[in-house]
Amino acid sequence: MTDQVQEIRSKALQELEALGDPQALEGWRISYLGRKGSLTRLLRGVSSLPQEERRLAGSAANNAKRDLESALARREEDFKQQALSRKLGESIDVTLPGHRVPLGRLHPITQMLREICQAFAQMGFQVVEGPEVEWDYYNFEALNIPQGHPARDMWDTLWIDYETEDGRHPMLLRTHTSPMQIRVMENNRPPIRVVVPGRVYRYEATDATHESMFFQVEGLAVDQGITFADLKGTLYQFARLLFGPDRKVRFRCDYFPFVEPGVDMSIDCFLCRGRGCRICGETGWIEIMGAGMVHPKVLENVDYDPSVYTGFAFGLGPERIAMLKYGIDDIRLFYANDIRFLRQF
Ligand code: FA5
Repeated sequence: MTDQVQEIRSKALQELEALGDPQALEGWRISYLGRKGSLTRLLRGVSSLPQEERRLAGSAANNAKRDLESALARREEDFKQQALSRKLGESIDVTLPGHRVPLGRLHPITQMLREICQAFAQMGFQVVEGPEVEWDYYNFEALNIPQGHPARDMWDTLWIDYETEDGRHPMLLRTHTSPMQIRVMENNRPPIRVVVPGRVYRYEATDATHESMFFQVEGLAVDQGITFADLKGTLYQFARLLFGPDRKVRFRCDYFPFVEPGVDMSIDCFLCRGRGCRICGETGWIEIMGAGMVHPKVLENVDYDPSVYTGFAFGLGPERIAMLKYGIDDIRLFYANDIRFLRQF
């Protein structure tokens, strides 16, 4: 009987290997391992064998059964793998374009800030940053704008809810980057040439050219013998670098308590090219910065001798510059988080 078992076993394994498709596996299982299968029938016959033959034949038949079962499982797995790789092979169309990797990019104002800082870096300015929550002293006092001075009304201020014992509110969200003029001069001696990019905040109604949170880039140069000609030369060069030689630049007298004389600088409106429209408030110009020669009082506040040192300072608005450069007709688009707008940059 043992011989018979071996015979069935090797025939079954041979047949199994030769099967060409998974449907045939069930037929094979039935004919060898099913209720009436040849190996099952042999196993049933074991009990009628004489005692000494029974043990040998029983163990041979059981081993053969186990071998066939595991060979069947292996073959099933083979067919599954084949089917899977066939499916994968069919679904990969190498001519299809790949999946686009969604790449982020820098916000247009971040790009603008970098371009502005780069332009000044070419002229020897260093880039520094400072706090957005600031003391009244740096934002106003040291900049020659004392308590109660009407010039404070030029900056609608957001005050921090922090009160001193004498009932004053000395902390605020900086309304401009100019407090960094003081901080830089307090910590350094001339020659100084810095630009300071950063956020500023104003308690202001918004419109096409005004935001309540926006950026500024402050500039400061202090040394012996710096004149208004240096200021103009530097700012003209900046305008040429950013806008090319064809755009018009306008300087006008303006008042800022921390400079004397003070100016503002405008570029001709990108939309109407100077004729006047809703973007430029019918003036033909869009103001991009305030500037001037550092006021002697400001120099004294940081212990610089104004009879030895002079300097110029400026504060420009990168959103306005980006609007002019790219023809954007509403500043609020920058912070509306509309991806359709942002992905154009
Ligand atoms: C100032 O803030 C002065 N600190 C600038 C300065 C610095 C003058 C150094 C002299 C010396 P002003 O408020 O004009 O000035 O703002 C400067 C620039 O910031 C403006 O020219 C404009 O480009 C931008 N800006 C002002 N207000 C807004 C606003 N609400 N939204 C967007 N940009 C603004």
